[in-house]
Amino acid sequence: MQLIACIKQVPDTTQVKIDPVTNTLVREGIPFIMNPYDTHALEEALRFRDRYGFKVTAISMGPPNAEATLRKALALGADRVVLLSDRCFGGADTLATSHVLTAAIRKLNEEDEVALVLCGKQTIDGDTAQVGPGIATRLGCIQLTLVDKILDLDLASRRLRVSRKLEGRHEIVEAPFPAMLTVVRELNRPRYPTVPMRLAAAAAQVEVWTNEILQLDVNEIGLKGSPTWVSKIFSPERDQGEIIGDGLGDPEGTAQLLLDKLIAKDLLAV
Ligand SMILES: Cc1cc2nc3c(=O)[nH]c(=O)nc-3n(C[C@H](O)[C@H](O)[C@@H](O)COP(=O)(O)OP(=O)(O)OC[C@H]3O[C@@H](n4cnc5c(N)ncnc54)[C@H](O)[C@@H]3O)c2cc1C
Repeated sequence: MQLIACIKQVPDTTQVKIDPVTNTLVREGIPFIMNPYDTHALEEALRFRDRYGFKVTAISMGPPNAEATLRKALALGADRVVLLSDRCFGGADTLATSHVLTAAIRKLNEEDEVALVLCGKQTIDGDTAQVGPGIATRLGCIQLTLVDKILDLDLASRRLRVSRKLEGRHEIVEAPFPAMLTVVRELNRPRYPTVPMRLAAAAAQVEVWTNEILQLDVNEIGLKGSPTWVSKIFSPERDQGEIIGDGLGDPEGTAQLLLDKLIAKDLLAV
């Protein structure tokens, strides 16, 4: 049996810029990272593997340079990585993305039964949190979202019990395999890659699957298969900060100035 970790390569958000003319992300010269939530999904898959002997396969749909992120997954311990990359996959919304990922998971399942698909809760660029549930719906399997703890996994009865982190409460849910899990940061602390694993990953061959392998209808993938259009993207304008007082040793006076400003702006109830 194998576990699939779905991994997206995303821009390092602390450095993301938006082109004010085209309203698109400026991608040139921006470092890319593994989506942070996906590091927790991969880590949990590796822990399952270490405990129960599953094989871990990490998959990513993205441009050719997403290979770097999959190498990181190898360095962390994934047994196999598959990059789903083809020009016709480009421009996909969440519907088309989950379609391609599901097709790859089905294909992997033909080789070795997939017990669990692990995704991050959401990405830090698209932020929709729709891809995981999209995969589960297409696979017709159980979906366990916002998982913050694996309480039990029983191979004999093929069931697992998890805790879901909801607003102000936790929910304990039990479900059979196969299932799709989306995970939150509290689930685990991801490991660091060792130097020998990094070296092995750098030399490893990354499998690339194009649509020649998946054989999907081109009208159902990429831009053509994407009913969602992002019409505008922009950075919210922020007010300039303001220095209150002269900083020359009159804390009470400065505090009063600050209070007066807050009251004038109706930000304090008095
Ligand atoms: C700024 C921005 C806004 C966007 N807004 C929308 C929108 O409103 N509607 C829309 O349909 N599309 C939108 N997209 C496109 C969308 O990001 C991608 O189409 C889609 O690839 C993934 O959606 P997501 O990033 O929101 O993923 P989420 O659904 O947030 O991702 C959840 C999890 O699914 C897995 N996953 C997601 N993408 C991949 C992948 N490519 N490979 C492997 N695993 C993956 C990961 O485990 C991830 O943690 C937007 C993209 C950007 C950059």
